[in-house]
Amino acid sequence: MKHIIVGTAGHIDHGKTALVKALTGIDADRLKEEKQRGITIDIGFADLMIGDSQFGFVDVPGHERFVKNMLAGAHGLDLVMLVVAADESVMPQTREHFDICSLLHVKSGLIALTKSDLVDEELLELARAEVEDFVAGSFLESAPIIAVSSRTGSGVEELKQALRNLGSRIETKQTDAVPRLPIDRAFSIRGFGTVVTGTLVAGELKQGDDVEVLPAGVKTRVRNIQVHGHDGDRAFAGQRTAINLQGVNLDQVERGSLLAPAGRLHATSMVDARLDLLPTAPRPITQRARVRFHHGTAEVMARVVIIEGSGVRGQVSGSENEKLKTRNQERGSIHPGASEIVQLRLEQPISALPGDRFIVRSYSPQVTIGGGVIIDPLPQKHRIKDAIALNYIERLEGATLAESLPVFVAMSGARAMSQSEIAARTGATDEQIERATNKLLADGRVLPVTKSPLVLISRESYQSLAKQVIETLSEHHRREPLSLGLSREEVREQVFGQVRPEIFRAVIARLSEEGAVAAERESLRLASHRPALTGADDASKQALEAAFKSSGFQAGTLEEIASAAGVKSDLARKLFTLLTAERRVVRIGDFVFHVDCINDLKSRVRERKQINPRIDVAVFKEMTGGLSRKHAIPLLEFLDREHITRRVGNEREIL
Ligand SMILES: Nc1nc2c(ncn2[C@@H]2O[C@H](COP(=O)(O)OP(=O)(O)OP(=O)(O)O)[C@@H](O)[C@H]2O)c(=O)[nH]1
Ligand SMILES: [Mg+2]
Repeated sequence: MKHIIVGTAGHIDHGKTALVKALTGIDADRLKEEKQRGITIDIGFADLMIGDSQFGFVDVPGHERFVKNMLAGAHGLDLVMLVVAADESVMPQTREHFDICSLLHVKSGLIALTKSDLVDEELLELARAEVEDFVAGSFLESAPIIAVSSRTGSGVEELKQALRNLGSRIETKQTDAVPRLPIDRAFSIRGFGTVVTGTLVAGELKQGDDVEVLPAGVKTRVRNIQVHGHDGDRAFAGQRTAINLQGVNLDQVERGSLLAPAGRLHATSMVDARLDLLPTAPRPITQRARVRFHHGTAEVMARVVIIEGSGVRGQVSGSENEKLKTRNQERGSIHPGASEIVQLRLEQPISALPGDRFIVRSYSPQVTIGGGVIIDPLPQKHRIKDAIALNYIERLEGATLAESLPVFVAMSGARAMSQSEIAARTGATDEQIERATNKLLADGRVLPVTKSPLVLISRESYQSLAKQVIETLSEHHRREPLSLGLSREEVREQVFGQVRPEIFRAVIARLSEEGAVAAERESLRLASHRPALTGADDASKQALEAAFKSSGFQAGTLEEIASAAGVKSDLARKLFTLLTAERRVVRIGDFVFHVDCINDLKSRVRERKQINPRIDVAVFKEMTGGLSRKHAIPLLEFLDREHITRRVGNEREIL
């Protein structure tokens, strides 16, 4: 079954509500005040099966003062039914509603010439001609124009047929999309609690789903679903949906909120977008102009920051400079009929996705002046003259996920991008992300920082980080040729200060895999690095080693041995690091032993096992030529650690 949403549009009193009633039998005016005044104030709903397609009607008010309500119903339309009264023809809100539908990219629709019973044939044809003229060159150019009378019923069947034809050409909506329900009403039903309604614009919602009210971030669950007024267990894109939310207070939701899967989408206070100004807009939009921004069912105030890519860069001389300046001044505003890349700074947060359409109205007087499409719902703050940002945004415009993903990853730079960030910024499902990611990984444009959870970094950012690591290590080796390497922590701080730790680990792992960097437990060095010793240093190193060797078990501290060998303590420390790394000496507690001495000890202890598998401290002291307790105990503990002995009470078992 197809689900199709039809919106009415047109001037006040032209017969929209009467026509919906003639078609469906349902009076969409539900408010008392509407019935009293005979006008529609807020959006109303009706539905009708035509063939095997389910048509949901959104009836909007025509009154100039209620265009903001009309806008809450104008998103998510498959078809528009533009209502023009034959006796009045095209009027101001015919134009405004029509502009809104064009700006929202409603794909198709029809024109109903209503009140045909009130005019003669000649006037009807005149109205038809005027309407044809009016829609020429627009998305309704070849749309059916059908004369109807809600009073006599003439033309209503023909209209149904036309709707059926148009409906058959509408693509079935994909359900493998992240569901979004822009909320147009929220109310409370005794015994049930809070109910929200809206047109489900994407995906599928079912009973029990964990959902979130955005931008407030209220996490809740779908308790019950009604579709077109009937209980059901799920709702599909293109259906008028009412949802009973579990444990949510009425003051936590309102028109303008969005219902989406919990944790999937983010609230945002800035969006990058393309903004088109209507040719009929009364004046240009200037830099930082304050406008009314309508998106989904939300209306928020926004500042328009026009992003200029051709800023004056560097030294430009004389007339060249003047020319650039004038051009920039011109670029600093959007003229009627023109279109620019903008960043909209919102005064209250919303939740949006790339490809979402929106409408912009002037602050005062409240008239529709333009609209456009969201390109990046979660951008960084851009400066007015930002050629780099502009370049990114232009690459994102109209891009498929496979095209936009590498751009988003590149924009995130060294911060890299996680699966959940990708999901919130693109609105893609996990499967879609996986497919796009696999392709990108295969051609090497992005690299995985981690695969599960997925974190992606661009090749350029990886290379730049890798280069900085290499440079940092080279610099360290140059400054301290005797040092074996730089501590991991220092490298992390110097190069990866601002980014998440897994990126540091991934870059180092990759560099060591590639053989560029040798990663020790505590330190990092270039794989090619060999500590460089001058002749004199080498002699000192040998003297130091000899001193360690001759002290045998009567080991001293590094300072003592260094002074015995006549090596300055600064140099001794560096040489000691080298000797340790080369495993010529071993530090045990405060003392340093030569490796020969330790090896000798190990074999003597092992041999001893044949005589007696147990030794105590006294025997051990004897074996080592009368070692003092301060040497013996650390050595025994060392042997325990090396699994040569094991402590059993006051004795050691030789293993
Ligand atoms: N004679 C005649 N009167 C009609 C017809 N359709 C609507 N009307 C009358 O026109 C008036 C306005 O009709 P509505 O359907 O409320 O007009 P609307 O476009 O919904 O008005 P708003 O919602 O306020 O913008 C009512 O008094 C209707 O009875 C028609 O086909 N013929
Ligand atoms: Mg009405």
